[in-house]
Amino acid sequence: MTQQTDAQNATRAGTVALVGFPNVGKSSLMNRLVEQKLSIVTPLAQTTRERVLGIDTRGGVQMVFIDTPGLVDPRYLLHRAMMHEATEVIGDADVVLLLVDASRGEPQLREDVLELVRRAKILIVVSNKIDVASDADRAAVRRWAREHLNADAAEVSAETGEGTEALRARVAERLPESPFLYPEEDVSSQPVRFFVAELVRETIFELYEKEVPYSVAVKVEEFRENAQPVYIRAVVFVERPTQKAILIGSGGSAIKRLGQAARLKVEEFVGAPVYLDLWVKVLPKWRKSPLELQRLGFTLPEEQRK
Ligand SMILES: Nc1nc2c(ncn2[C@@H]2O[C@H](COP(=O)(O)OP(=O)(O)OP(=O)(O)O)[C@@H](O)[C@H]2O)c(=O)[nH]1
Ligand SMILES: [Mg+2]
Repeated sequence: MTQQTDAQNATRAGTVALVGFPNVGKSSLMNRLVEQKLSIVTPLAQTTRERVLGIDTRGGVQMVFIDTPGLVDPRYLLHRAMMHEATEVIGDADVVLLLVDASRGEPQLREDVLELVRRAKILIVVSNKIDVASDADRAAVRRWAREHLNADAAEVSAETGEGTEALRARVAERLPESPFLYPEEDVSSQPVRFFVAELVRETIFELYEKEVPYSVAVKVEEFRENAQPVYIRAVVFVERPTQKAILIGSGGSAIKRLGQAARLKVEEFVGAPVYLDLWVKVLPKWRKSPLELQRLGFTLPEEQRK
């Protein structure tokens, strides 16, 4: 083969991180770009807690998207773990998409956050939610991106899909020539168990109020895919007995509703009938405990590890 044909046949591949404040639509945009619901989405901030990988392979280009937790001021050790995820990803990714919510006008990103994203190898500012943003707010974001990051903001709506194909093309151009990083048919590298636990957590966001969704962690402890229906045992960890009582509800009514709603989502995800066996356990102060956080699968900054 000549060098010429080599170049013509070369594939591109790389990692593409989605970062930004909570609730700007990072998970929605990743789902739109991979054309599949992988990352959970809720109207509430701080939904995503761990990185979520979504792989899209088409036309000789493989994009490995990494959805990250929103950049927050750490109040709990859990938040520190979330920030650690986000900052690590920014340093490692081939392309960083910094998302901002266009409907909120000029973004209020602190200088330390700007410093962080300036470290990205390639940075693309993405102005999301243009379907609900005024022209003035959109212009304010474009101006801000030019002034602070010397970047032309890509305008998209994860909700309607407007602008997302143009963004895909812009990302593809910037990816390095490389063999694919994952088999072409893969959509993620994370286990089905992870996504099932996330779908249960998403349903908890939908059905419970106030601090309850933030106080839970979900772990799938048993997954028998050869059983019919597929048997899945998941444990919902809460911090206090009062939260356990709320989750279960009087006579088990609330947990029954949770189980039914979550099961429908899980069945759609695994493509088979499922028996979802939900348990609630109190794990006092898990959001502050290095040991429990690590047991639940969170990665802590090195100095916090136990
Ligand atoms: N109108 C509109 N709403 C959007 C758009 N993208 C996301 N949303 C909504 O914004 C809310 C937050 O979306 P997510 O995708 O969960 O946001 P996120 O940035 O992943 O949030 P965290 O995981 O909490 O950091 C949800 O209610 C979405 O439906 C958009 O383009 N237009
Ligand atoms: Mg998210």
